[in-house]
Amino acid sequence: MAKQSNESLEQEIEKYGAERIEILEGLDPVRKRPGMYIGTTSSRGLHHLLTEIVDNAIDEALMGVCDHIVVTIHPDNSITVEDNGRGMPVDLHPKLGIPAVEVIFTVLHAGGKFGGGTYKVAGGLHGVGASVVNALSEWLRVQVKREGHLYEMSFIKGERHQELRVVDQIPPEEHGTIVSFKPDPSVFEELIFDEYLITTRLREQAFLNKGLHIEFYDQRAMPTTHQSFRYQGGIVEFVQFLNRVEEGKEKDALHEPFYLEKSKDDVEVEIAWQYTSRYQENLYSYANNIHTQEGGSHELGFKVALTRTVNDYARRFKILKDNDDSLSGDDIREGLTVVLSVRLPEPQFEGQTKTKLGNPEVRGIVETLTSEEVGVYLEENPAVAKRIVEKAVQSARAREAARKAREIARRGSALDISALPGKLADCSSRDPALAEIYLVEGDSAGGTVKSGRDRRFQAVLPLRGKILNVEKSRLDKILGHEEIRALITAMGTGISGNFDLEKARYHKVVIMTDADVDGSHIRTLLLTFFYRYMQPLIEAGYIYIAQPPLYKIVKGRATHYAYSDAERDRILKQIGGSNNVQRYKGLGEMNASQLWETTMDPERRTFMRVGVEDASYAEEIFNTLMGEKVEPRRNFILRHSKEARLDV
Ligand code: 1YM
Repeated sequence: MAKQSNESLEQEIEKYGAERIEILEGLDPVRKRPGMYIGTTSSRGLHHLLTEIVDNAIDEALMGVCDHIVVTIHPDNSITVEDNGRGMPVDLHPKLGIPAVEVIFTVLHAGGKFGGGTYKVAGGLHGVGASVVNALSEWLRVQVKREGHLYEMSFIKGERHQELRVVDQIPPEEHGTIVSFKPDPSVFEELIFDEYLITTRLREQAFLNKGLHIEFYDQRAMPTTHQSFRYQGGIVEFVQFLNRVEEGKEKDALHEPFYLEKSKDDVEVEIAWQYTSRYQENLYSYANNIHTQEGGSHELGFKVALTRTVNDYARRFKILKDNDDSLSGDDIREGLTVVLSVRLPEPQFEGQTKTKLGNPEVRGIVETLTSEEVGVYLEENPAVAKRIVEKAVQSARAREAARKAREIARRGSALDISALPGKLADCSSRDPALAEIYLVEGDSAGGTVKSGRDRRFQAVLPLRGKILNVEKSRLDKILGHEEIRALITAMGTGISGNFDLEKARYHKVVIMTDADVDGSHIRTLLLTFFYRYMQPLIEAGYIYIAQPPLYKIVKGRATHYAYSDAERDRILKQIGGSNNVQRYKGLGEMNASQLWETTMDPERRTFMRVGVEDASYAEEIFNTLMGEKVEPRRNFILRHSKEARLDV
């Protein structure tokens, strides 16, 4: 019996199946829960719309049928993306009976089956498709140039507005797709596209697709700004770009970039790298042009091979003696900039943010190719090889010195509680799950926080001035810095390779800085430190940003606090104006009880949690903020100082 009914069910599905299911997948769910499809409706989500459309154009370039993409931001923050690919298909969809282009924009998860074969190499949030962009746009217009016709169709909030029609005749050799859209203000909290973020991504894609010409126009600027990206050298030029120095400063690259391009078993591998005399490692890896922020099998293969090859070389030429320890991977990658790009038929993306390449077979392929080619390179360039090994040996020495310093600090703290930093006003609770530590900008605000806190579970560590920019310093120097040492000792976890989350003395680490540019800078420096040296704290969700109010509004005897300009306006409207709106410029302007009420009282406060789902965005911010260029950094800080996810 059961079998029979199963069979008839299968027949049903076969009869009506595909069409029914596709029709049911309209765009309503996207508008109801945009977060499910683009992660967030903040600035990051807004930019994700553009990425989706640009990715479709880049996919055409990947197939070798498009070599020019133009992105324009219009004065009203709408966007146009144009490519010279084949043009989206306009023929009727066999099952739905509407033009394929309409299906692409109105059916969720459409894409892939029209031209036959697999279309998109989707990963993570990528590939949710044009229909999601359409659903979340106030309006969207698509134009297709194909077979001598210019077609056009438009939508409003994802619904068809004008059917597909021919609007012009064009020379038959012209082809391509033009998509214009305006993000829906009722969906997004932020509507302003960020020129720097966008051009950074477009440049990245131009580097990854050798020879692809990408142009960018920003019509919001007066006069319109224009940038053009085209790199015949591909990722070699990418590495040189990453290693560029500020104007007037001397170049610090140790050699010309290394480059390899090979394929094996359907996997194409491209690697470029170059050492500088700096201390940071910069490894950017990609799978099918998607930035694999969390690394994966390709990165692992490269790292393992590089470590082994450099050690083999150092031993063979007696730079390392028989009883010397081998050089560690970290030491070998100090000062190294790498761009590693693989292309494969069916990438599997894993990890928290779906940016970790899973395919296990890729590891061996990258490992073998790297070993072979780097081995030959070192043999043929002995002067470069010598510099590389010497740099790694120096790094190993510095690391050993740092380890000893840490050891001493650790031994101290194990024996003696007074080893905790003198500036730390600790809490009385010893239960990390209950304990919070406030990292406060400046001694004077630190004083106020100390008197305002509940000392049973709230500890305070005042940080004087700007802490060291960890991105530009070496580990031993970082550990020599007093503020950083105080922070490390207070946390109890150790750092990097010796990090132990179990030892965290507080499960809430609350960064509390002024709402001005300096405050944002200090906050970013702290986040960079956590990101680079205590990343599991971020992953565990232990890092928070306090949200002190921006305004105090007094009307009669009642006091209101506003945490944003919008909230201030709302309150003023509600209470019908006030006599002394006061803007808080710094934490120091609040007294202890105000600070408690508005910012620290667990019953009333709002914290912003620094989350892993933001990791890839954060990395971008860190790069922007910590890069060599000052102007984008300043703009970014000003623009984003109040933004991020709210978490109570
Ligand atoms: C400005 C954005 O979307 N270009 C674009 C998209 C497609 C094609 C060409 C295309 C693909 C195929 C066949 C195929 C898309 N097609 C699809 C779908 N630019 C932009 N240019 N013909 C044209 O893959 O077989 C989705 S996107 F669904 F048809 F495959």
